[in-house]
Amino acid sequence: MPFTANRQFKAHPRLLTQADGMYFKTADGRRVLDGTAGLWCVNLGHSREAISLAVARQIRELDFAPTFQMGHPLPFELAARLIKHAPDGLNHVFFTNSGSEAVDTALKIALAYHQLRGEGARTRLIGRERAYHGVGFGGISVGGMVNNRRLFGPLLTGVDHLRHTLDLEHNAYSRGLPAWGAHLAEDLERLIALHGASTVAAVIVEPVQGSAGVIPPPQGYLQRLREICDRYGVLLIFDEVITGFGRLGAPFGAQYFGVRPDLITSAKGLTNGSIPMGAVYVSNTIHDVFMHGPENVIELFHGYTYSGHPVACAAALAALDIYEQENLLTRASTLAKYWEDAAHALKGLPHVIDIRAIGLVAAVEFAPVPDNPGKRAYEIFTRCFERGVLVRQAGEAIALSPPLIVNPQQIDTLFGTLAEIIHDLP
Ligand code: PXG
Ligand code: PLP
Repeated sequence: MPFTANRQFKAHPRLLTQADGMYFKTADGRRVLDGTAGLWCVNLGHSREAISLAVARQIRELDFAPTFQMGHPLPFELAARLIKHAPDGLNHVFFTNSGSEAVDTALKIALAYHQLRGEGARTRLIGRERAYHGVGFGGISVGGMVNNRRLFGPLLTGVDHLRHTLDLEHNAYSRGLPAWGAHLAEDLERLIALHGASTVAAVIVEPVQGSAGVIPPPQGYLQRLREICDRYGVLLIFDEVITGFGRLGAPFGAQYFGVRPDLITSAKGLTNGSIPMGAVYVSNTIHDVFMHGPENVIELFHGYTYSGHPVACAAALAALDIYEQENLLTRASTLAKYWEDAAHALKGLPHVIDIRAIGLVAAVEFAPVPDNPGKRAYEIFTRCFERGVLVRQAGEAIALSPPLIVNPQQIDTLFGTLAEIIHDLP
């Protein structure tokens, strides 16, 4: 099983058999409130009929069309619709089947871009400590979660990492973006000085680190990264696999923070989790660099059998209809204050050492149990599930990221149940 304690799970399985709206149903017939949008992906709520109808229609009409030197209309239609919600200037899209593939694709485009411009020495990639960029070799190389890297060899060479920005001494219980820490962006300048600007291709960051336990950037931090990238000709990649599709209250984190990256990776909410799909958004400048040379030659030697799969496109188009009709790309902004207050109401409960909330995502962090990493958070996760609320363990924290259709009463249930369970912990 993926990222699962297999033997423990088989002894005590947690199986979900149905889902509708904000709720799952378990194999033993219990209703469970979805506090995690599945795995941060079911932003529109579960089992949206328009998506299942579109998928059924599409698989009957065109199940598959070859993707290399052939095509079908749907990826073009989808790309044209998607870029309307993307930051200005990011007008080209490359489809993948997951966030991990989107990350590998973005890193490869960044490297090729510099080669094609005659700056082939720019091969270094810079990630960040605590980052999650999926599980491909590219993603774990720039990623910064130790367990996801340490058993898998030397990984990509020429990769370096910025320091992460979580510092409880300065920033615990911040509301809004942490006031302290913008200077940590200067780490980028230090790494560029160390390696030489002419060797650095790209920096990749999650605008808000997700998997590592919801770490919003300090005020001004992302702006500083952008300025430094501009100064040294380094590409800036935002990995928006979680922050994309309305999670923060804007279509992308890029718009929420007012910082325009050169590439954006996305997945998850793109199809509402219904069919696997990812997408890389690319700036016009980058795209145009590839469109030179003889027209019969492939411009980008990269792609997946299932890039722009017809059924995935149909699911994404139907999902996009719902995002637009129900204003779900921005709804989180109307609930963010209520959400933040509900999260911060847990301050003072036993073992709680920090609370972080932004848009419709939050984390409650617990003091670690010596020699037993993640023990408390895992215990809380299982107890919540038994009590009919799905939350997610992220290291020493519990993360919440409900479907964007969540209502205030359900927000109260999520944090209320969590508070009771924390209170009763041994
Ligand atoms: N980038 C980011 C920022 C992600 O959050 C990926 C890439 C990889 O996407 P795929 O589709 O290959 O899984 C992710 C995925 C969790 C959790 O609860 C987070 C993810 C996936 C599963 C669980 O921490 N993020
Ligand atoms: N391995 C082999 C032997 C293949 O032929 C292919 C694709 O043709 C792949 C891997 C890659 O598979 P995908 O395009 O689904 O990523």
